[in-house]
Amino acid sequence: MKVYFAGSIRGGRKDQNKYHELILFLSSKVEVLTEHVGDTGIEEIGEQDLSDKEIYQRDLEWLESADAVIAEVTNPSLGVGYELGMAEKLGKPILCLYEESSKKSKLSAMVSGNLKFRTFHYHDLDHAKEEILSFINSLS
Ligand code: 6IA
Repeated sequence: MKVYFAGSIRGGRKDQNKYHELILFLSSKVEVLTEHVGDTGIEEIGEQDLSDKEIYQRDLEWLESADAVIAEVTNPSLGVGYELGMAEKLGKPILCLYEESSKKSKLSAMVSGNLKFRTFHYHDLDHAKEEILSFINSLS
């Protein structure tokens, strides 16, 4: 099974360690197409050999080929929102993970109000991993 993991890049990297840990966990179960989303040095090393147009085209091809999409949506990101809309139109099963905490920004109604998304509010990463397992198992 191929999973497209989406997480904020230019929207802000404060949750990059969380993405990294969730992607490591996910990679032990399935193929993750977008491991770079969890790279802690992406701003520095980035994908400087690729133009934005190339990144967009490559990511859309990966999205089309994915069996499912998992998005960490706590940190708002235009790119993640775009990917979620595309994934919905492509008919992909979608899990959105949101860290419940009063210090975080509120989740967009365009995510929480969309009944086609499986949206899960988690307390800690172990809680999020349990939900990832349950989501993956529901697809196989
Ligand atoms: O708007 P954002 O940058 O926060 O959007 C993040 C989402 O778009 C992620 O889920 C990625 O799948 C995708 N994305 C955005 N930028 C990139 C990227 N390089 N490489 C791969 N996927 C991307 C950005 C270059 C970097 C040096 C900042």
